[in-house]
Amino acid sequence: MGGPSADLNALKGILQKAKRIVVLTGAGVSAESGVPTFRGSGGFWRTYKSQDLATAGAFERSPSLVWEFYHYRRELVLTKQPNKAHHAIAEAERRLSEVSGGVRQLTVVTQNIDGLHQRGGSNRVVELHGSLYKTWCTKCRDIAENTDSPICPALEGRGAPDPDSPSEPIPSKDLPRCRKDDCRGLLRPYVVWFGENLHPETLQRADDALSECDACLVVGTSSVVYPAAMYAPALAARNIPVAEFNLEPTSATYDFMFHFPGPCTQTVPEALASITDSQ
Ligand code: BV8
Ligand code: ZN
Repeated sequence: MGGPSADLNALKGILQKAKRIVVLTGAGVSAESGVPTFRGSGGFWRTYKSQDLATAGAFERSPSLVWEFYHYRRELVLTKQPNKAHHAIAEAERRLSEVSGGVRQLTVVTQNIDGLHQRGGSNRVVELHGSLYKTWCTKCRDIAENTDSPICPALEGRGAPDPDSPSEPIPSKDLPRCRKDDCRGLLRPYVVWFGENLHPETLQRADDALSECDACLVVGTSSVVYPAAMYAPALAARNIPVAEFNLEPTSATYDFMFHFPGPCTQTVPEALASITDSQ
C-alpha cells in the first residue's frame, strides 16, 4: 500500500537501533521560535520576496538594501530562543554519543542560517546555506564569525520590514568592511544565494553524514529548494527509513516511510524520547 505510515512505535524501534542518524531541517524547525519561514507571509520583507533579495545580483545592484535585509534578520533572530524541537535534537545527539562512546551519532544538516540548532546545544551541525552570523569578504575572501549587533554603525536602526521604511542607500564605505589589516573589502553575508553553488567543504560534510546514514528525520522543510531537497528522497530511494515531521504533506512526503503531521515542537521530542532506551 502506498504512502507513509504514522506509526510512532515503529519509528522508535528503528531509531533505537540506528547508528548514524541525520536530521535534515528547514525553516519550519525555527517557526515556533518566532523566526518567519519562507512560505506564506514570512517570505516577504518590505515589498520584496526573500528569494529576490537572496541573490548575488541583488547584492551587486544594491548592497545597502541587501545588508538591511540581513541585518534585520540577524537582529530578529538574536531576540528569539531555540525551541523544544531544537533542544530535543541536541539532547538526542548528546545522549547517543554518551551511551555509545561516539559509535552512535546524530548529525544535523540544516538549510537554516539562524544558528538556533547550535544555540539549542547541537554540536554536529552542517549549515548547507551558511550563516547569518558569518561574513565573507568580497575582496580577500576571508570568512569570519560576526555576532556584532549592529554589524556596523550605519545599519543601527535600519532594516525595518514595513514597505515605507526609509531606505536611503548607505554609502558602500559605511557598509560592513573587512577587518583584515589593509583589506577593507566590502563584506557580504556568508550565505548561499539562489543561483550560487553550495560550498564544496559543506557539500563534502553533508555527503559524509548522508553516506553513513541509517535513519533520517526531515523536519520543517517544504523540500522545494535544491540540492537540499534531494537528500531525503535519495536516502528513501536507498531504502533508508525517512520520517517527515511537518504541519502538512509536502511534495516529498510520498517518498518517505513515515510522516508525522503537527507542530514539530510536539512531534520531534516524542519521536526522539526513547532513542537511547535499550532495545
Ligand atoms: C544551486 C540562504 C547550482 C539565503 C537559501 C528550477 C527548478 C529546480 C531548481 C532550480 C530552478 N531554478 C533555480 C534552481 C536552483 C535553486 C532552487 O532550488 N530554486 C527553487 C526555488 C526552485 N537552487 C539554488 O539556486 C541553489 N544553488 O542550485 O547551485 C546552480 C548554480 C548556478 C545556477 C543554477 C544552479 C542554492 C539554494 C540556496 C538558496 N539559499 N538560504 C537566505 O536564507 O537568505 S534557500 C532558503 O529557502 C532556505 O535556506 C531554504 O533552503 C529555503 C526555504 O525552504 P524551507 O527551509 O523548507 O522553508 P519553507 O518556508 O519553504 O518551508 C517551511 C516548512 O516548514 C513548510 O513545509 C511548513 O509546512 C513547515 N512548518 C512550518 N511551521 C512548522 C512546520 N513544520 C513543523 N512544525 C512547525 N511548527
Ligand atoms: Zn578582506
